[in-house]
Amino acid sequence: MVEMKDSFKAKSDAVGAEIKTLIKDHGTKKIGEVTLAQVYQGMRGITGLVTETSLLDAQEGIRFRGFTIPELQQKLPKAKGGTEPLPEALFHLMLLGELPDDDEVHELTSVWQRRSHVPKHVFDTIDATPINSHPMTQFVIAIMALQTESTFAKRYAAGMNKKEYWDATFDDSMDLIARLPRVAAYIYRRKYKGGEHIQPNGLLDWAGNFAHMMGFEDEGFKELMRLYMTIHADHEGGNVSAHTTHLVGSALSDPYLSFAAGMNGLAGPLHGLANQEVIKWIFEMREQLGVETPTSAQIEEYVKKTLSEGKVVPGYGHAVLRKTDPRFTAQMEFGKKHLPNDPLVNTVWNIYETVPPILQSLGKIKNPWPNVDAHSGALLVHYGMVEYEFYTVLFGVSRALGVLASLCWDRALGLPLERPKSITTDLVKLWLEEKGEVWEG
Ligand code: HAX
Repeated sequence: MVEMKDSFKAKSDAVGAEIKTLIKDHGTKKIGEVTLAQVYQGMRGITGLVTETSLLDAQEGIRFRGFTIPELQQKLPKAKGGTEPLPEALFHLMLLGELPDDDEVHELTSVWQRRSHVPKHVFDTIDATPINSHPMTQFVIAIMALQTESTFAKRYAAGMNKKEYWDATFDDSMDLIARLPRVAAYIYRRKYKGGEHIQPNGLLDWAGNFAHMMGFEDEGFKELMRLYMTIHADHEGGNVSAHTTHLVGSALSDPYLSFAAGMNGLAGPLHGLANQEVIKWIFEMREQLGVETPTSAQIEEYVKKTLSEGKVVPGYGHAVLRKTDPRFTAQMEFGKKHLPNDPLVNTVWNIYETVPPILQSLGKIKNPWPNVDAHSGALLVHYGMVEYEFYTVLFGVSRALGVLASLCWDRALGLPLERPKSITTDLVKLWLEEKGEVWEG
């Protein structure tokens, strides 16, 4: 791993020097204006962060270091005999900004294999949680239990020089990514498979081994995991899980603490938990209607009922995107290729035809199109993973790739403690009465 670490150091030193010059020469230039509505409404559209690993365009969707998902599917190395990209390759791309070759990806696979040991106390901690606690709760508790292994925390306590923060962050990030599939698979087997755990297979890639440890040997499921782990990895910096990891990391909380915080955000139903909510919603619809494949008219009726009960239609809408999420499209393509006749997958496609016009007709929803979470569950159910409460853990394992690559960049660039200014409504009213149009602080 020395080579990847050295390459990262060289890249980040060069970018860091560029940023210093940018700030020196252009630091006073304005990058936008902030309206009072934005302050009250979730800071939508305020540019206030730098995240190097990916960039989201409202119309085009996500690009990882400039590459769209179809481009990644074409250009990133694959497993032997496979057609989906290896998530190891995406991590390399996000961290170093360059497409890796096959050898680099295989090297990263074996590095993560070597670093994947999970200490016994972590399994004991998982076992100490009530079996009915949500898998995301168990996941976060397990990450916190793993924090005993943090190199960053140990080196900081021993008086680490700030120039070395990036180095300790890099090591923790690699270890954490390597260990997460084992931890997640343990939670899955404990909660749903009577605690019959499966040992890792040292010959498999990161996502293939994850599938294996959860008990799925079907090559189709392994391919799905490679695609899934790739497309869920990153969505620029402002989404709740990425932003939280970055924010908590800015206090020099180590990568375990920072990532666990991000995972608590992913566990919210408006963010990552939406993937379980989608399947739950479809299962409930089928149960209430007493049919396996509801018609468009039945779906329409059910959507209206959901809305009339003051609930959201899960899997639809987005804070930034304004068209169908390309991550949804990638999964739809996977479905068309591998399981075109699956009834649940066909229901997801039928919902895709039916829901957007209904949401659009409400007049208030900025994006009536499906997001990543609208599709993922149906593919998992096809391969036998029906335990939908586990789905957000899959998302979390993948999200580690993006947010931890970004955390390495944060520390390498020496980004400071994040601390935006807040105001009170009383102060807003005073400002409006006394000053009028432009806030002067
Ligand atoms: N169903 C019903 N109402 C919706 C809706 C949906 N799918 N999406 C948005 N709305 C509503 C909002 O609740 C809001 O209503 P109020 O004005 O009454 O509060 C109004 O439409 C305007 O919202 P918006 O500006 O279009 O959307 P936001 O940027 O505020 O929120 C959300 C974006 C993703 C949170 C939202 O679309 C939503 O709740 N979707 C359903 C949950 C979901 O799928 N979340 C996953 C998003 C992707 C992701 O992060 N995955 O991990």
